[in-house]
Amino acid sequence: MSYRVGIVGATGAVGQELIELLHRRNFPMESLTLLASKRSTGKTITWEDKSWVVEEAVASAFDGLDVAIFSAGASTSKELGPEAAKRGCVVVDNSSAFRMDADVPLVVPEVNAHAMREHKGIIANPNCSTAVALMGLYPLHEAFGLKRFTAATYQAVSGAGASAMQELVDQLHAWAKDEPLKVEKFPHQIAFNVLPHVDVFYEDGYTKEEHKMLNECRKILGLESLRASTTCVRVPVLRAHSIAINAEFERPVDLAKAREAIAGFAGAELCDDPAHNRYPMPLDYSGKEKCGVGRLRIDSALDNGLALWVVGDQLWKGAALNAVQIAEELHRQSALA
Ligand code: A2P
Ligand code: 11C
Repeated sequence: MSYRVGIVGATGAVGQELIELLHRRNFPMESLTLLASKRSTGKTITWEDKSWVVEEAVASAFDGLDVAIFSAGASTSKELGPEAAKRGCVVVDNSSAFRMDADVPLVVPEVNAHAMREHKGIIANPNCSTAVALMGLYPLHEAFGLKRFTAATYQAVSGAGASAMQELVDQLHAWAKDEPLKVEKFPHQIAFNVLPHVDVFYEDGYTKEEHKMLNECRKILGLESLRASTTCVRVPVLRAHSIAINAEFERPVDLAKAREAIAGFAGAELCDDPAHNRYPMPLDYSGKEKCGVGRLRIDSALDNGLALWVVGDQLWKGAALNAVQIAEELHRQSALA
């Protein structure tokens, strides 16, 4: 069985990785249709010896497609996701548009692939910080029962798209040439800076990104009682998010068991050898499927607490890879036309 696959947002940072991963992972494709905004219509995209002409993402483009992965922002997903689903094309949506809808499964395949069985045409991919954090938290939850956590993220500019990645590079070049730096994608210069601000601020003082981490973790883990307080921070890193987490568990924790749980989990690898300066870093986890977990230690401020550091590629596990894994799971569950 092979499928007619579409990518919405194919010209974007995540779209480009989707093309790469669908091929590298041999997703069974009969055809691949690349869609983007009207601006990109007619543009040619190549991958190795293959090339495609980009088409405009309009409702009729989904006629005849079996599955489409959307990564073109929430407004495009809201407009075209239901149109695609109506046409029998299963939607895997990387935006925040439908994640918290009761009838839309929010899925990290290593954690809750079972939730996909209930889908009604749209399956949501979590926010990148949520997906990466869960690669450390989920195996520990299985071992000890997660109760609450605090976290600070160190988020790469790729989360804000291809133009934000370019902006960081351009600012570094301009700085090196002693030229004025252009600031467009972020509220402040990102080169040589750290912004405690990802997505919009809410009235309670948290940002939308910080709310997403709690709400999405609750939904994916099926753990309504979970509490979390996070600070999401943008750093001048190109494409991997890092997260410092302090988590408290229901049951007593044990470092050896915690290491074993991480090492045995499909989505993560243990990278934790402080004596040799080994810990996960964004440069090492860019273009890597597994997330790295390190700096594991008994938390000195919490009861039954563990402190950990998780790093994962924002464009892969945080977006494109997780979406492709969802499509693969649909294939395994024989849930595509
Ligand atoms: P385009 O390149 O034609 O603007 P990124 O996250 O890297 O910024 O990429 C965003 C992606 O979403 C791009 O592929 C972009 O296409 C696409 N996109 C933006 N607006 C729309 C829209 N209204 N309809 C379809 N695709 C869109
Ligand atoms: C960032 N997490 O790093 C954001 C990008 O809800 O899908 C993804 C936003 C989302 O800027």
